[in-house]
Amino acid sequence: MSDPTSMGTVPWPPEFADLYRARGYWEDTAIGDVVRAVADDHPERVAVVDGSMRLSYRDLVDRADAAAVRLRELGLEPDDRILVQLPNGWEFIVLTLACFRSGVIPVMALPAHRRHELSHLAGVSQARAIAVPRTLRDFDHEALALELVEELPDLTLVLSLDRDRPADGERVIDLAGLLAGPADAAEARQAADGMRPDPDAPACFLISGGTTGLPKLITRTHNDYVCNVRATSATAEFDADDVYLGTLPVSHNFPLGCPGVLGALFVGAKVVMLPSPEPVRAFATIEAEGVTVAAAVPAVAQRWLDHQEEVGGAQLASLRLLQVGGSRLPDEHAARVRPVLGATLQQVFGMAEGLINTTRVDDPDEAIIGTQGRPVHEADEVRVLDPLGKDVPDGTPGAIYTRGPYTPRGYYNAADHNTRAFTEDGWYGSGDIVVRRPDGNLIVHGRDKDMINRGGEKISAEEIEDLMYRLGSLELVAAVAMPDAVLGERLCVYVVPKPGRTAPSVEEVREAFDERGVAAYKFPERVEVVADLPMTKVGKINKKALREDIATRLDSSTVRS
Ligand code: OOB
Repeated sequence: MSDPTSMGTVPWPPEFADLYRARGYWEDTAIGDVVRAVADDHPERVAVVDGSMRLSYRDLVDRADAAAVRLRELGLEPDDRILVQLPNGWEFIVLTLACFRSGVIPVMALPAHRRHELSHLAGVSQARAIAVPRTLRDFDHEALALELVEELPDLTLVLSLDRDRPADGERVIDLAGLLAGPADAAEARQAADGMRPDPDAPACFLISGGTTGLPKLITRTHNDYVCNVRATSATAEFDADDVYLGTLPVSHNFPLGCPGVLGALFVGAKVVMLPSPEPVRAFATIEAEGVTVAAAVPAVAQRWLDHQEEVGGAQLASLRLLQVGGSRLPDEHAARVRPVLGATLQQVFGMAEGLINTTRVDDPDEAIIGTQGRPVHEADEVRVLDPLGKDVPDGTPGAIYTRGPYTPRGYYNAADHNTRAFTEDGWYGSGDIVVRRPDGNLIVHGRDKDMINRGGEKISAEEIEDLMYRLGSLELVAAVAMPDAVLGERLCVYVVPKPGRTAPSVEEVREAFDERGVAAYKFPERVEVVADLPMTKVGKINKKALREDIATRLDSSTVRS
């Protein structure tokens, strides 16, 4: 791409771009136009439900257009970035669509992020604005946002959301006001139509769950993300009668676009937003709104299974499909989904970097229960390689590499890292070890990346180790996954104190992380103090040995609380 607005992004090579376009995988439509077209066909249909708030498709797109105009009036131009840290609510959807309409790029932060993550994400993306809830779960997001404005030269605007009263107006912009409907819908639409972004331009930045010190940004273009949404929508068999429950944090790729909220809006279906997957409320909402499709991480699926077994009843009668992904769903839970919840399970093995695999609705139970599915798009290329880069035969574990029409060719502004994460000819190696069966379905066998997958939230071991070293008292640190019945994995750190120093307790570590403003899901849950760490032959810390060590220690100790 020669367009200077795409600097820092790695384009697909022209021969691939031409092919994807010629085959219609890239539609050359901006995301906002897809939703606009649906709204024109079905203006009165309900698009979004959030508690007592119900937005029709007309309301939704009119508000998004008005907000696009207001973003422009605030001085935000196409290709400017806005760090979006909003909980699951209608406001997230309207703001995101407003960005998609105007070419302002939302950077999809998580509600759990704190100073440590937000200042990094704002810095790397050169964000000009940040959108936050005023306060949420006793945390003052607005105050933190104002601190970041003081520190980061590019960041000048705080958009603060308070559903009950307008934000103060002087130092912060009232997000509720920005998202209110237009004074003149036709005028707003015309203005927003005039801002229409190039479909090859970035639509949003997703956050990698990566393995490096701090998360990388993944540029997703309108063309690639529309392709992503359409392909996952097809395997989920989405149609206008579906009702999608958005209950995982919707800034994640899975509930945002696989097919998620956008998939529902692309087909004229109804989206129901819920801030938490807690089963009592989730089940009541499923019943009240006739939810047909929901997405969950394995830990949530397990809670829903247990809850349903406990309470019984027909609250989930409308639920036809439960998508589960983000981490490995144990087969024994997979087998319970249909009998207990009465819904078909769809396993989803995906990544913010692109490639999505799913089982199909009409697959035999054996495949639905025992595999993580196969690529959703006919142009997805997948190779399974041995450590020397040779393709392994089906049935043999190997590292997965992929290319395709919705798998970008590099992280944003990360040339060095890109040479490690991507091969020279553009294959992305996710670090997952998979087995491909002759029927094409993949089984996630393990991984060869230094990451802890805590119930679907990814924690980079390197990031944790850096934070631990900053405590000052430690000679050596190794962050490893310890097995957990609920979350799959939790975070354990092995530490070797410096001579004459004492290792911090787990409470002290957590306090120190909290003070630094690290997201709470990254707080270590166990500290193992040791005299030495096992090393590999090449002189690296032997994490495999440590993972085995902690697993046996947990096994032989009494059951965790
Ligand atoms: C999803 O995306 P990310 O970017 O948070 O994490 C990707 C990584 C994968 O490389 C893999 O290690 C793990 O998460 N993963 C799974 C899995 N789904 C993701 N590991 C085992 N089994 C699965 N079903 O997690 C994500 C993005 C879109 C859709 C679904 C999940």
